Amino acid sequence: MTPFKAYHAHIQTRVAAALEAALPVVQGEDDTLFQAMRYAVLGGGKRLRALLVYATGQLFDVPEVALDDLAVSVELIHAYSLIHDDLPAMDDDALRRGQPTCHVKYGEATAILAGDALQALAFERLCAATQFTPEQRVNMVQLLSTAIGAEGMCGGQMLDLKATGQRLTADQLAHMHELKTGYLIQASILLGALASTALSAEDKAHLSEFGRLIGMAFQVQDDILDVEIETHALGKTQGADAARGKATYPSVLGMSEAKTLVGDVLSKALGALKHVTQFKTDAHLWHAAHFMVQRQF
Ligand code: GRG
Repeated sequence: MTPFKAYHAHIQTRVAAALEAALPVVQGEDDTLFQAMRYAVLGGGKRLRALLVYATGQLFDVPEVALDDLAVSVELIHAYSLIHDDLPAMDDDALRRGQPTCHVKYGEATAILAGDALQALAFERLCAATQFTPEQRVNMVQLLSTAIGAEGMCGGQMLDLKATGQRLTADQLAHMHELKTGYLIQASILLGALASTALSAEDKAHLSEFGRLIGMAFQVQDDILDVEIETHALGKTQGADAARGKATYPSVLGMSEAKTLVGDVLSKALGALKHVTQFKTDAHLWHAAHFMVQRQF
């Protein structure tokens, strides 16, 4: 096992334990909302956003224990977004992380509430992270809420819904994905950095650019995998984007150009990361960036 694979496995275990502790405890059969929240969050996943929090924090020598609340917050937001994205009113998907989606298992109304409650819990965790100063916490809440609101993830989801069945240019596609998936990825990186009091404005700008680019490369690769990888390996329905008439990088650019784009954008992202004062070539963040675009699931 490579050092990065071991680190990723360690982060998956660590954040799973922190998520388990943060989620409400099921007391009885009637706690359907709690059950649905736990089902959606604890059912696996690559934990990429948590990985980015810890790996960025590590660049600034922030101890892992101080980063747990931040990693939990971004994974709770991610889980909420997946629940809502899978709903019949949105992408209407039946499979997520190799399991029935939350609404298939618990019904639509419960799934909506579980997503809402996970979003609220994410912000509750940030506010309760007393290892940070009140000013740091306000900055974190502002960063995350902006990343997922009307001019972030929700806005991107709206653009995505409107674009279904439409022809998009590569720029329109990039803009939609920057909002829909990119900002949360960028926010995960910046939260890890904001955990340090040593973060300079210049390094914050370099990390923002790195986050923007690595979020884009991640999405292009996601579109490629949607075409190339079978459902059982992907854990979600293969070809779902094409079946819904969604514009994707392979459909807009062609597969070969989409693959070239992944490499080009990764190189630019790494270029931005190298400008960060604390950067080292053996940093986990460097390897995490490669993993995000070279993964096959
Ligand atoms: C419903 C407000 C609202 C937003 C939904 C993030 C999102 C917006 C929708 C997700 C749809 C989707 C599958 C987008 C492709 C990129 C992506 C976010 C993939 C899933 O993330 P991974 O690969 O998932 O990190 P795991 O399961 O590993 O956590």
